[in-house]
Amino acid sequence: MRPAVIAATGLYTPPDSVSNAELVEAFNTYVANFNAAHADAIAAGEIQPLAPSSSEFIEKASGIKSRYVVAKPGIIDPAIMRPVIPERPNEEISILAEIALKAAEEALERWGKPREKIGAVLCACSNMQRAYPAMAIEVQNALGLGGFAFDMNVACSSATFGLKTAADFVGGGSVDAVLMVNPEICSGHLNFRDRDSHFIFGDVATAAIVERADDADGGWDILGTRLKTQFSNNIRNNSGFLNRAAPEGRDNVDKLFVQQGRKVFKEVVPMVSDMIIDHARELGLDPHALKRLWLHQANINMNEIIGRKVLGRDPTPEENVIILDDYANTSSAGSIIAFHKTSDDLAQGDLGLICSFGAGYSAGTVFVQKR
Ligand code: CO8
Repeated sequence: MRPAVIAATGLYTPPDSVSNAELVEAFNTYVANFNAAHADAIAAGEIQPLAPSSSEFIEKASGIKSRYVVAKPGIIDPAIMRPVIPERPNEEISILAEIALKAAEEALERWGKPREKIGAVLCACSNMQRAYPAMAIEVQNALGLGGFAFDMNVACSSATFGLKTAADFVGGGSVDAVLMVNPEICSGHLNFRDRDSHFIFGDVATAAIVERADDADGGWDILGTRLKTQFSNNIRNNSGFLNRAAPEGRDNVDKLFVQQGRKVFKEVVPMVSDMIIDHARELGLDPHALKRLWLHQANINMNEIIGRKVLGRDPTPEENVIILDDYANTSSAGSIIAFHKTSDDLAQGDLGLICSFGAGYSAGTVFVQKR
């Protein structure tokens, strides 16, 4: 296999941010209205009153303080509580491809080479615009690229699965350079009326260019990649093309994101910690010597436990990068945002880890070394 390099990354952050306080205010207004409208049924014990949310709980349980979104007004309107995103004509680029393109443009600019060198575009993310045509092909078309492009979905682990796919294409000689994009409009699949999860996600897009090491001027050598999946029902989204065929109709809440957050926490933390340590040892690397962890950004407490297990001590904030306070969980993009924002300052030879985990369950580890 030819060695491959992460040569450049890009990030698109939507301009609007929603604080916990704004989200909780909308949620609690919805709750008060619901309870008032159902006061008789609640008094008769026929239905349970809804409980309010709280900013303190959200920050303590998850570490999240705010999130960026592509369509703020509807999300914080208690009468709507979802992003309002008008459909576009088929001739126009889709919103997900559009934000992917913005991240891709930054990655291409930082790369500094002719874009025609890109032989493949992968769109690796959780939140798909549609079944087909692929968002990746829209991005390929908008950039005027040849070669081939396709979408792939491994939920929150899509980006590490995408990096491995890109490294394998480059390594096997299929192409010399791959553009991976990770557009995530998670707010579209989030039930903003669900107290347990209304605060979890945000919107963003990231991009990364993987090229053959012989062509690369700088960047990060990919030392090894490992993927893992293990079936779990604890994170689900049952939205799909057969919803319209079901006699129950298509507006059930399980067609949005649902999870058993406690179970996910308990099961995924040991799975991922062991995977990182085993993979490092197999590569002949000392996990304690890692200079930086760019972990999936779902929950600060998960990342602190994983960081402690991997490094064998309490990591410093510089070593275990947290961006979820600002961005919330952005699914596949989280570890790439962290990498994009905090990789330039490391020195030649420094070791780091990009790691994802999420629905499926799925997990991916990508060990990198600064060139
Ligand atoms: N405000 C106030 N109190 C609350 C709230 C709230 N909003 N929500 C729950 N509570 C209360 C509960 O009622 C409970 O009260 P009691 O103890 O009296 O029963 C108490 O707080 C504790 O509740 P939990 O046990 O649920 O709280 P946790 O401490 O477990 O924290 C978390 C909840 C933050 C969800 C946490 O469990 C967690 O982060 N788990 C891991 C989640 C995770 O990593 N999931 C991965 C999902 S990402 C993925 O792969 C899917 C990708 C697809 C993206 C699609 C886009 C939408």
